[in-house]
Amino acid sequence: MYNNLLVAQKGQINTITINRPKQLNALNKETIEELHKAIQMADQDSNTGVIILTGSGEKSFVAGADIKEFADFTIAQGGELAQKGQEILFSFIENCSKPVIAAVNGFALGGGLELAMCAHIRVASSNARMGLPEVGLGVIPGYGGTQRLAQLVGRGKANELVFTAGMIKADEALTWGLVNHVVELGELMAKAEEIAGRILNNSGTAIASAIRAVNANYMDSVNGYDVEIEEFGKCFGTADFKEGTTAFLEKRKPNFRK
Ligand code: CO8
Repeated sequence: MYNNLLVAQKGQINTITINRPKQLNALNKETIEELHKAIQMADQDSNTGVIILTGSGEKSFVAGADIKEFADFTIAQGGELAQKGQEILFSFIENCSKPVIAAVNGFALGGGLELAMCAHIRVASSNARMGLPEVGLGVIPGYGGTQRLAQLVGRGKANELVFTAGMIKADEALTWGLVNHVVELGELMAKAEEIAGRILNNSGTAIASAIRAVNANYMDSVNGYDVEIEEFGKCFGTADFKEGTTAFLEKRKPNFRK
């Protein structure tokens, strides 16, 4: 079905593995389009509650956008590449109604770190290396990296990482707050699945509302508090709210996902 992805379903966890190990899983146009399709399908699938994104092999999550593909682009083509990529993949993931966990299993550079940063949660293996090397290539991060890195780690640290085109190790990324957890490579998927499992105990409709409310804080001309009020109110009309509150009153565990 896909040339560059492996997709596996385990219970309600949909794992998408970017599978171009010879190119260190660099994101070419086709991979970006396939990722869009795979995430859209998982988002629409009522059997999926959490999506995990990872890279194949033991070396790289994603080593960036495929440099060979855009090396001779014009100004217009460069702008279009960034615009389309942000729309169909990076912002698309951020606004996905199901939580997306990035399991960062090695290099996450340029577009690769940008991909990890648009996920809702990041877990890294201890061998992971993260950075935005774009200015060393004469470009800047174009898949939301200048915005999301500053949101996640603060402007000063983001500036340093972008301007130096440097790379940080997993433990430093943990200290910065760029990733939530660091584990050994062999434990990475288990850690991501453990977090997914804890998410899956909860209401999917409420989590979708929470994603919209949290994201609203980062949107221009949108008042996040107003979005929170609206989303909060909408929860009262859901079956999950009835089940959650009834289960509490009946002193039993809620059963949200039937
Ligand atoms: N694009 C294309 N091919 C790549 C990429 C990449 N980003 N990264 C690695 N590869 C390929 C290499 O060319 C090599 O292929 P081949 O064997 O055919 O020569 C293969 O993967 C293995 O790579 P290396 O031999 O270089 O492996 P090393 O272990 O020596 O080094 C590194 C690993 C350090 C990760 C090194 O490969 C590297 O520096 N890669 C490039 C990292 C980089 O600069 N990434 C940022 C790219 S720019 C970007 O992401 C822009 C995003 C915003 C775009 C917005 C729209 C324009």
